[in-house]
Amino acid sequence: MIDYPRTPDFLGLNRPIGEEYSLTNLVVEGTIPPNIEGVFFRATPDPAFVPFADDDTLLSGDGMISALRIAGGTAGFDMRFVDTPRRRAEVAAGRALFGRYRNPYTDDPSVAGIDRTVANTTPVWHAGTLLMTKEDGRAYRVNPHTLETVSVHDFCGKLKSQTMTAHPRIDPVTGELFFFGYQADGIATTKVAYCIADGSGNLLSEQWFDAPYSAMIHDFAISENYVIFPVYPTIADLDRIKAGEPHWAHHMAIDSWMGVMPRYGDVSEIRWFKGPKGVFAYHLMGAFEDKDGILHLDQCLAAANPFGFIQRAGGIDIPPGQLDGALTRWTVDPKAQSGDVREARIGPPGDFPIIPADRQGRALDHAWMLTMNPDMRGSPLMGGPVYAMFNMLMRLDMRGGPPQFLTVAPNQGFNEPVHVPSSDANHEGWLIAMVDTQLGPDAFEHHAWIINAGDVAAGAVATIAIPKRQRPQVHGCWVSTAQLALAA
Ligand code: V55
Ligand code: FE
Repeated sequence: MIDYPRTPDFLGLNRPIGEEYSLTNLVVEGTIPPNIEGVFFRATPDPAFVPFADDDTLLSGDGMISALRIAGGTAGFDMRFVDTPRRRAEVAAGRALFGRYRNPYTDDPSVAGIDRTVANTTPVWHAGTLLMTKEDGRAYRVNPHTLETVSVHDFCGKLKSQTMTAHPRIDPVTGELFFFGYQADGIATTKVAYCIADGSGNLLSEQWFDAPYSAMIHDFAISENYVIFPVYPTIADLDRIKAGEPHWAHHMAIDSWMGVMPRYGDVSEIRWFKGPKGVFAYHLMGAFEDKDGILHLDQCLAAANPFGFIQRAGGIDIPPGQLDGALTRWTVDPKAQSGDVREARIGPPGDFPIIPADRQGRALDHAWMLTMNPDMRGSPLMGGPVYAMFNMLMRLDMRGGPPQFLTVAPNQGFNEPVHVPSSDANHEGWLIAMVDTQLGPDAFEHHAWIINAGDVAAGAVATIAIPKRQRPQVHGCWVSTAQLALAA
């Protein structure tokens, strides 16, 4: 029998599951707060077929969307593959046809020209539409009730970019969707498309510009008046890709950049501010302007790209526990022509920053993120693309008050939470996060924890058992029952 590679990307918690199902009446411990009514959509990569390359990454897995549905104090859970053209071609052949991560030159010749994205990174809800996104292609629209894939999402044929980020930003006042696509016109180019869709999902603008190099631009940020494009030296190289080698290599000796332009401006107005060499962030907490008009960008910054396969392609190999990092603020005067960023460490190392949706682009009172418990001895639960799951949830007081922590046991790990807002202005709402628990070499349990967002140290107020194996989640989104009723 041909099996998945015996590597950390495919063993233990990362073992492929590939099962579609619907469950109702899940076992709940504790009481689900009655005002939580809606769906936690989640993205998990899960390869349906054994990859060609033994050193394939879990990031190549076919997109799976799951829906944890909460109503009336009860919960159900659905899991479906995103039915991309790539998956259809592979299902028809009964085997993998697409090769290495973001390298079409390693594909079976029969699939030339077929969209090779796997739509596996973030479920995005905007204007009554649910999208499954991945930064190497366009999004796929999914029916939020049935999880059936509807079609590729090209904004009614208007979008020119071949790619769309998995991290768009929605302005809470205008309802506009701000997004971008990098490598907008093909593999390893410097072209970035900057786009705005209105609150009804109509594409209003698409402007292209050149990044300083063909960087992995995983996330970006908006403030009330500006848009910020971070550029860190994880770089694509067409010759390397054509040789069948990795798409990305991380470069410690190359500068990082913070591109800033007015949100509704022309791309010719972009100013590039220089950051430190070699640094990298997957996720940005957000950006805001202070009362003097100075712009601050908060990011989960690390001394290098944390993914081993991207480090090794660039000749470095830093074990995950030894990679320096911190929630880091870069400050610039957006009216200046150029200059260096001013840098300050404002929080712990870690990733998966979460902010209230109604504070997008504004100064924050509080936020949440995942980090490692500094008092935990031994290795963390192995899983995900860096082979280590986060074991501490933190609530950060962004006005300087003390942080709050929630740690899990040594055999447990957190996936990224979603924030569920409360209608009570004096309540911070809730966080819902899938927690994985290892019981044996290949034995795991999974529970959704519901946590009071303003008192994370108190632990879960309710847990929901998911009686099926789960692969590590990438991102998720919360859609209330009221929002869902407006589904287009
Ligand atoms: C990330 C995830 C991806 C990807 C690139 O978490 C970066 C970061 C799940 O796919 O393709
Ligand atoms: Fe991400």
